[in-house]
Order: sequence, then C-alpha cells, then structure tokens
Amino acid sequence: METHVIGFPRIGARRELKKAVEAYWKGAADRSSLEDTGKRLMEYAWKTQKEAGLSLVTVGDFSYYDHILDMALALSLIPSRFRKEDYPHDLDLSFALARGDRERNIPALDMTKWFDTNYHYIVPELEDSSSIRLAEHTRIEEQVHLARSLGYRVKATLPGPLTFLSLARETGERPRWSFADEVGKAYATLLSRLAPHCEWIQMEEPILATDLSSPQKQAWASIYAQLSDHTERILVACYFGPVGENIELLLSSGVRGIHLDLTREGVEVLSRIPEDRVVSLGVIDGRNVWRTDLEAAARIVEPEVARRGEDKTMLSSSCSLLHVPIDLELETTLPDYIKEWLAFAVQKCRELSLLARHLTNGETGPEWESARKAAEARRRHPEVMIPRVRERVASVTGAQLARSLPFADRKALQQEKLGLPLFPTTTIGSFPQTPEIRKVRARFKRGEISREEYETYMEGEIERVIREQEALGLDVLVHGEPERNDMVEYFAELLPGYCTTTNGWVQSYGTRCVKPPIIYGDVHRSEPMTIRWITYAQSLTSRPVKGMLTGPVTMLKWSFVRDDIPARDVAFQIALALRDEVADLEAQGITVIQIDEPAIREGLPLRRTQWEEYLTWATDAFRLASSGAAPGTQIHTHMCYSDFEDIIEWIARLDADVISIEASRSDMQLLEAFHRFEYPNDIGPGVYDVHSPRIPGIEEMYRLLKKALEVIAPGQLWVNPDCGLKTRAWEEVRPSLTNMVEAARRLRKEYDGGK
Ligand code: THG
Ligand code: ZN
Repeated sequence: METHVIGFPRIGARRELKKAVEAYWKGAADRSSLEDTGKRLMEYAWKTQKEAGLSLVTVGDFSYYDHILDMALALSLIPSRFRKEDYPHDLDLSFALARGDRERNIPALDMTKWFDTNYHYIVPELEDSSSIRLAEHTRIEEQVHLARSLGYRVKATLPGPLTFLSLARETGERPRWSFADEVGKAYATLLSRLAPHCEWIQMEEPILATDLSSPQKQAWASIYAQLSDHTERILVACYFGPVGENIELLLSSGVRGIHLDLTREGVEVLSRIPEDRVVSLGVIDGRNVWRTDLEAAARIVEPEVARRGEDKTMLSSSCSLLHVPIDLELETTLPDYIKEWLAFAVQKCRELSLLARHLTNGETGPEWESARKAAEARRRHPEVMIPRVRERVASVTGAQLARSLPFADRKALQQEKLGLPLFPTTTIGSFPQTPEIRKVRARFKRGEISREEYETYMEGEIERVIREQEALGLDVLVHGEPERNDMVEYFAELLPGYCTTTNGWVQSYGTRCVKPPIIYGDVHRSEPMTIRWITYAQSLTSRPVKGMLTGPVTMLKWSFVRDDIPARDVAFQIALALRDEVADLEAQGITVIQIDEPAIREGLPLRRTQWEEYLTWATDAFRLASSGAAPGTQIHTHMCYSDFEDIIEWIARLDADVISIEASRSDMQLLEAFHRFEYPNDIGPGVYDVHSPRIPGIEEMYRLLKKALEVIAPGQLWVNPDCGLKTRAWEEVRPSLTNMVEAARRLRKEYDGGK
C-alpha cells in the first residue's frame, strides 16, 4: 500500500526559510546561499517522509514564496506591467510579483486566502494579452530532478489546472475559460516532461470541494481531455471538503488516481469509484494538530482496503501539511499530558506509516498502544469536559442573544452619555509596537524582570499613548495594547481550555507566519483579562477609552480547534467568557467596548448551502459576547477584509453600535453594500491604509469622507484608519492621525458649524 502526504510544510522547523529569504531581501545573503537553504529544506522534508516510512516523497510543494505564484511563472503568466528582463533571475521576478517593485513603482499582485485556510496565495492575473505557455525551465522540474538524484521515489505535485484557472483574476475583457485550451496544452507538456521521473503526478484540485458552475465543468472536461496521455499517472486530489456530486466530473476525466479528504467526507462516496481506479484515502487530518485515533481511522479505511485491494489503495493526509506546525519535538513548554494528544507534520507522517503497517500486517506495537491510550486519556480528561461550562452553553437563552433595546434607543442613550461630536474620530486599537515594548514583554516572559517592573513599564507606555491621543484631538481613545503580542494569543494565554506553543509556526503568506493557539478543553474565564490595563488607561483621561476584546469567531478561526465537539459550542464557550469580561469592563465604568471579528467572513463554508448554518451561530456567538452590555454602553466591532457584499445582512445581524471596516483601498466602493441594505448602525470606513508607510493628506481623507457621505448619513459616519497601527512607526502615525483629525474637523465645520 502506497503512503504519502499531499504536501509538507516548507518554512522550516526553525523558520529557516523565513530567515533566509528575509536576509536575501535585505542584501545580507546572496542567491546561492538562499538556494542552499531551499535545497536543505527540501531534503529535510523528503528525508523526514522517507524515515517516517512513507513509500513516496512529495516533490513540488516547496516554494520560496508561494506555490501558486510559481505555477503562474511556469505558465509564463506574468502581468505586462512587469518586464522579465528587468530581473537578474526568476527568483527576483517572483519576489517582485509578490511584493511589488518599489524602485520601478509597480504594484504587487494581489494576495488572498487559500480556500477556508489561513494560508494566502498570490492571485495570478489573466490579461487580455496574456498568452499561456510552459516556461523553458520550471521550478517543479528542478525539484523533481534533485529528488531523483537523491534516490527518492517521487510523487510530483502541481496546483491543478482547474483550481489554478478558477482562482486567477481576469483583468480585462477576456474570460478565464477562454484560456482553458492553452492551460491544458501547457500542463500536457509539463506532464510529459515530468512523467518519466515520477511514480505519480498529483494535481491538487480543491476547487472540486466547491459548487462548480457549468463553464467550470466544461473547462474541466476540455483541460483534462488534453491530459489523456497521462491519465495512468495522474492523482487528482480533492480536499477541504466533500467532493460530493463533483465525483462524476472527476471520474469522467479518466484519471487513475483519486484522493479524497475523509476527514471532511463520509466513506459512502468511495462506492461510486470503479474498482480499477486507485483511491488515496486522506484520513490523517492536515488541518489540525490532534494525534489521530488510529483505531478509529483503521475502522474507516479497512473495508475499502479489503474491497479494492492494497495495490489500489493509498493512505494519505487529508490535505497538505502546510497548515500545521512542523515538529512537536521542538515544543518544550507544553504540558506533557497535552503533548501526548498532539501530532505535528513530522508526527503525522509517522502515523500514516504506522496505520499502513497495521492494515497490511496487523502491527500493533507500543506506538499503536500509546495512540490508543492518548485518545482515551484525552476523552476522559477533566479539563476537556467541564460540566459547569457545558451547562452554561446549553442553557443560553434567546434573551442573552439580543441587546435590551433597539439600536435607535441605544444610540440616544449613548449620545447622552458620551457627548461625541459629529464624525467622531478613533483608532482601531493598537499603537506602534516598538522594539523596546517587545523586548520588555519578552524579558518578563522569561522571568528576567519582575511583575512590578513589567507593569510599571506598561503603564508608562499606556500613559504615553493616552497623552499622544489627547494631543492629536481624538475623541474615543484606546490604550494601545502594549501588553499584547497578538490579538488571539494574548487571550489564549489567559483562558483555561487554551494552550499556546513556543514554536508552532504555520506559514500565513510569503515569509510571514502565525502561531495559532490550541483549544484542547472547555474554555472559560478564570479571571479578568483586560480590566487592569483598560481601567488604568481610563483613569488618566476624561475622554472615553475603549475596552478591547477579540471576538469569539476570530478566537476560534485563528486557533487549532478541538475536533470532539461542534465548533459552534466552542464559539459559545468563548463568547460566554467574553460576556463576563464585558460585564466587568462595564462595572468598572468603561462605556465603549470593541469586540473585533476580522475572521468572521473567512469562516464561510466552501459550499453555499452551509452558509446560513455557519452565519447563524457565528453571529449568535458575537451577540452572546456583546449583548449583555447595557443599552448605554457602545459596542464597536472591527473587520479587516472587505467584500461584505454577500453577507451584509449578517453583518447587520451582529447589531454592533459601530463597525469599522477596511475601505480606503477600495475607494469607499464597499460602502455601496451598506447603502443598498440601508444598514442602520454607525460605520467607520477606514480613511487610510495602515499597511503602507505613506502619510495620507488632509484633502484625500476629506475627499474619501465626502464620498462616504454620498451613501451614508452624516450622523452615522465615524472617522478612523482602516486597521490597527501596531506595525507602523510613531513618525508615520503622528502626522497621519493629525491629518485625519483635521479632515474630520473640516467636515464638522461644513455640517455642524464646527461643534
Ligand atoms: N493574528 C493571528 N492570526 C492571523 C492574523 C493575525 N491570521 C490571519 C492574518 N492575521 C494573517 N496575517 C498575518 C499578518 C502578519 C503576520 C502574520 C500573519 C506576521 N507574522 C510575524 C512574522 O512572521 O514575522 C510573526 C509575528 C510574531 O512574531 O508574533 O507579521 O494578526 N493570530
Ligand atoms: Zn483590521
């Protein structure tokens, strides 16, 4: 029985790739040293797979930035604003495409989320003038030759052609599907070049886990028809969801190998696959960190192996392991009992091979036994099931999901209490995290300074931020969040039921990584989490200071979540913990509380039919967290990623008194959705892009606000940047906010005589 993973993480167990690429960008290392690191990382990945006992190694999953971008280059799909000749090497060209070229003033390609994961890919552009043809040299061929030269049995992997075309962006008139023929030809050529060196060529087609349109289905047929010479070697991989009815389409292509994600689809689908096909069973979860209950997995796959035969079944991870950290062995601070329940990429490879050995020769050694014990211990652990927490979730009432008064009444009460001017100004929450702040936090964490020293330093920082905001003339202040490393990790460290890792990095995009915390037990609040800092900040000023919390859906989406209870229940547990925090903030005299939910949109299921169920519990969770607040308390929320078009009614259902959103980059276009929906509550469309070091002028922000006023009422409009200011420098923040406040004042003069 062949065993393989769909893909292996490439960032390096100690983030070697991040460091090497960033050094190359800075000019601190040359190309050959970067390429040495690249080779070492590929060799590490292959060696790990082989030593774990996998029969095939996966090749082609490595990239210096993004594998979709590499495929665009392999297909010669380079936007015409870039000239290949301007770059000494393809590597430099690919970095320029991904990050833009400052020197030549060429904007980067866009970047967006890879399905429902936290990975972001570079969006290929299809221009009217684009012509798709296979490049003379491709990175995938280089990688395959390297693996072959080292003696590995190779399964090559490529982004599938339909997924690639579906995710690209049309920039002109020419529809994407008109490229299908050229794409098919280019892939056919690539396959003929790769085939002699590979046992299998895997085409990753997660687009099959989505609802396909009829042009999409036609494109599938026409592309795969061109690959008919290679059907014997092709393994089409569908993951992230059930292939469902798309199985017919998949089968019609005649490919011999079919991979399915059995962590997200039942085994029934397997009976629809003829017995001459080879099926790869994705039973080890590539999206989560839990050690596999091998006995349960064996029960799932055994009947299929018996029916189809060992030579026609493969065992695999559900999807690429890109989405999990690399090596659990490097975790030194996790409690041992929790470590026993986990498996990162390296451990998942070993699980696969053990499962295969069990299926082929009944092996049940000490490892098998310890997996069984770990699964058992996890099920029975007292932190995993806390009756008091379960009961509280079970007894949530409808009344707890709604504010006590409708928005219009709340607004009057809040206005009376807060006395804010027309077009109130505020910021999203964080102020610059200087190297010094990071250093103090790190030293405190390592025990090098006392709690008292730490708190004194943070109070000093908060005071500085309050005074800065007063001087700038902002209306609703924030404490600046110097005590927070990350908006999710900060709360995860304080909430029982969560644990955090020291090295569990997962690539988010390019060289950027996140370290998602792990929800292993019932989440509840054991002590106040933010009160100390917020009340200190409020004690310094007569203006309102916002209490800052991360919303339940974001806390869930940006973590590894337990797989033994429904996500909705976990979200409600977190929501109840936040609800208590809201009550405490209120009791301490805090009158404005912001609960950020930047991740609510990205949680959308891949299939439309499941949207309503998700959006119902997701918005309920937010309401549960926020609606215990008195009507006079103003609840804010913030969301980063625009595109609310199709979920605007759900955004309204959150019933936040004020929502701040990213809008400056779309030139206020996205306000259209709010206008059409007649969105009733207050809105703060970001008036400048915090991701750029550029200092926005008064005039340009004033103009954006005027534009916003074409579609929303003056009494509804707030003035704020479009995201937190954590990554900016004070030298940029001060003049930008000065101009922002000035733009608001100018508007006030015009509408309200300057009150
Ligand atoms: N926090 C968490 N998850 C997230 C985001 C976040 N997921 C989605 C989105 N934001 C991803 N975006 C980013 C943005 C910046 C970085 C990573 C993902 C980043 N990372 C630092 C790096 O790799 O150098 C590491 C930061 C650190 O040292 O803690 O800059 O905002 N939880
Ligand atoms: Zn944001």
